[in-house]
Amino acid sequence: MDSEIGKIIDGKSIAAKIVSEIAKEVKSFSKDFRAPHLAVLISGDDSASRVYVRSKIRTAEKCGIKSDLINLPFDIKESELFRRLDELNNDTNIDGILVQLPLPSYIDPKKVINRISPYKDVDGFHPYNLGRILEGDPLFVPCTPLGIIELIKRYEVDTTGKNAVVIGRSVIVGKPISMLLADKSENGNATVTICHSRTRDIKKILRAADIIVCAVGKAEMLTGDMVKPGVVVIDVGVNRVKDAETKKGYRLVGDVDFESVSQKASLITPVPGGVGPMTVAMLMGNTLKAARLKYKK
Ligand code: BQF
Repeated sequence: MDSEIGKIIDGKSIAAKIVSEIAKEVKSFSKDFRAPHLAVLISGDDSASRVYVRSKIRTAEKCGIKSDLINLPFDIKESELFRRLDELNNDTNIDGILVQLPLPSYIDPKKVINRISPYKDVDGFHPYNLGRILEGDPLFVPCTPLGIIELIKRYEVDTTGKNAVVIGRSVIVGKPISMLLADKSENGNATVTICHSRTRDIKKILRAADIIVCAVGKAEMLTGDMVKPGVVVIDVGVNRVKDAETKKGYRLVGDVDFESVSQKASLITPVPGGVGPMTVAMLMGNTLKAARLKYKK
């Protein structure tokens, strides 16, 4: 009985496995054509962003994917950023383009995302790619929702007819994962409810949830008393909280209070080591896909 409770979804090891699978595919693709090539642009001094970018470059290396880290001045003009993106869009040697968010506050991220070719949009943030999710015919899916679907697939979570509750309505996670879970597809066919800050009586909605995706960005907001026994919980939060005990002075916690929720969940993703590593692995998959798209292979 107890073995059915609190089984931890090991995103870190699944991600490592996927990275080695992609590395094999990249090797064979590179023999026929050339190595997939990713451009990563970063501006600003957000320290978490620097960490994420470094881990993406390192993972690309493991996959045999070529990558360029393009460090833009922190005071870059919007017009100059557009010029750089146009160059990369037109460069036939570049398959994937990623602009690390957040950008400096005076730059409109939507205009920047719009400037990236949808066929090189490995983050899947371009309205064209988001639209294709709505159409039920996705091309590039944002890496976090894609990683969640992949975990659900690999852990054989049955979604058909289940009540899935998504907490959070962001363009990058909440909305796309809701669509994917509701889609007429193998890991879809769920009945999806989207909750947010204006939702009334979230506790009542959560009591009926078989699957919960928590993507609000609020540390440990989902607690054990809010979920039903046996629920599958996917924690998308990556929150830094102060911790004098650690070297860095902070530690990562999710949007889920792991201690209490894991007592009731049948499956749960930890933070760190759950969804986060999957996000990075999916970026590699999207980059290989972009390269294949170019060579129609
Ligand atoms: C882990 C991200 C918010 C805003 C912008 C592994 C990552 C994170 C956590 C990672 C994220 C979150 C990324 C863990 C990329 C995921 O072990 O738990 C990897 O690198 N992520 C990002 O690029 O931009 C963000 C979250």
